[in-house]
Amino acid sequence: KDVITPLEELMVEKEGYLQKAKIADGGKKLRKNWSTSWIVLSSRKIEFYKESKQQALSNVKTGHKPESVDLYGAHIEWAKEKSSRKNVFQITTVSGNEFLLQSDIDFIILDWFHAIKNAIDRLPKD
Ligand code: I3S
Repeated sequence: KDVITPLEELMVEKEGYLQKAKIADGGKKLRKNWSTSWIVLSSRKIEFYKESKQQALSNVKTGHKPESVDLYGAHIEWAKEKSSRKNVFQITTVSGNEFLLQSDIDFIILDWFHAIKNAIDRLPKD
């Protein structure tokens, strides 16, 4: 396995808007509530911003933190049965957090699915 250097760790691999719903926190089911999220993928984590990219950048100064998802040991799978919406996949973290991500645009969701899957697969499986 390749070692991820501190510099690579900071590099953004992909960013953009998707529909997001968090459906479990620490294994506890949550009521599904879809909202638009600005999503930033780097080698070890995904960050979800509630706001626009501009807002997210200005929040860096105020110390307002996005929700961060640790990709170590995480699982990603298509989740057709979890929603009436098309193009939904689920990310499940080791800590028992579950997120649904969705876009109506096929190539956008496919690109995201593969980018996140590649990031997870590149991480060491302890
Ligand atoms: O899996 P569910 O419970 O049918 O998910 C729907 C609910 O989250 C619903 O919110 P309320 O419980 O406040 O009605 C949302 O408005 C729907 O979008 C959810 O279903 P979809 O199929 O869109 O994931």
